[in-house]
Amino acid sequence: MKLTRRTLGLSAAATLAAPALLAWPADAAEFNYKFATNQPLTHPSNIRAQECIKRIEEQSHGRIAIQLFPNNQLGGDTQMLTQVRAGTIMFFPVSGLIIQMIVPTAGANGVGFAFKDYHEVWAAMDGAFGTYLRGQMAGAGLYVFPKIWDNGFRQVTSSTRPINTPADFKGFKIRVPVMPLEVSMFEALGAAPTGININEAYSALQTKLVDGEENPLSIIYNWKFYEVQKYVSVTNHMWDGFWLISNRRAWEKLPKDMQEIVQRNMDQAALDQRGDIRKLNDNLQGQLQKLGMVFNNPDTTPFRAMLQKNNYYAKWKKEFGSECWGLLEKYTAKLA
Ligand code: X2X
Repeated sequence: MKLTRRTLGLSAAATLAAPALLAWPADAAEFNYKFATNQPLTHPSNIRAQECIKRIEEQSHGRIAIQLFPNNQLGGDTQMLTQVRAGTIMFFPVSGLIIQMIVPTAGANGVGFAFKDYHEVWAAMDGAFGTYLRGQMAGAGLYVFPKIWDNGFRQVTSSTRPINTPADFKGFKIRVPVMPLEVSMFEALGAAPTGININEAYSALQTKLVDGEENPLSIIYNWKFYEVQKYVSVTNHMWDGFWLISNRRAWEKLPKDMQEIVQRNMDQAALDQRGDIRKLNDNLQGQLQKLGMVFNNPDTTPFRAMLQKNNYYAKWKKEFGSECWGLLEKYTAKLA
């Protein structure tokens, strides 16, 4: 399978040219919004966002106009999150890991080795655990759409050595997103993590500021990390998704019928995007091998044991609190 944007059925370049064909000039709209993403144009999030923007503009008969700013055009994750809170960005799919900076529980789905498969992930995220997390984020001025978008199960890449056992992490300099849960996990595994936003990750790898990073295959591919990394160790150490967030005050100003149109289409986009990412993450290994990457499948038992031993689970159970932890464990095996 050739994995280009064509395999997703759409050309990103063609879809992004769509505003020129709009039936309603954007300056005639009552509600003008910015939709920002942290992903390159080829990533399914941008393709599905563009489709759903088009549907929203059509179904609102031009009352709503949304402009897409892909590829960190409006800044790194940290800056874009600030712009959502200020109300200048209206829509932003961002990892709960990043939101952890302002809402401590928002990253709780990222507890190491919590989810065993997608069945558990969607049951939890579309169920009571997701509802709880969204409630927590609402308290920080965010409106969070019900359906989370997929990022995927995260794997470790490296330019120096494959990770087979926890001993391989000793002194391993690894780029992680700017968030406490990840830093704490890789410290507990003996590595030396550094929080860096995704838009600066490639150059950190290229200049050897770090030896490796960890991300789902769809990110490794779309960000061309294969150019600066050799090994992929399939650890599935964490599941990560993008919450589509909005500014709560701005969202509440939108009339109910317009909210309904936006929400219906955003949730549809989320489900479509989940299908795309699943396909990519399931199929990219062969493509990345052709590009020179070498895969290995470590036994994860000793990694979990090391996290237990270094009190990682006990620490995060305490930080997140028993309600949050209990809701997570409702869907996963017992973690601590
Ligand atoms: O920054 C990352 O590694 C990414 C793209 O996976 C997130 O959004 C957390």
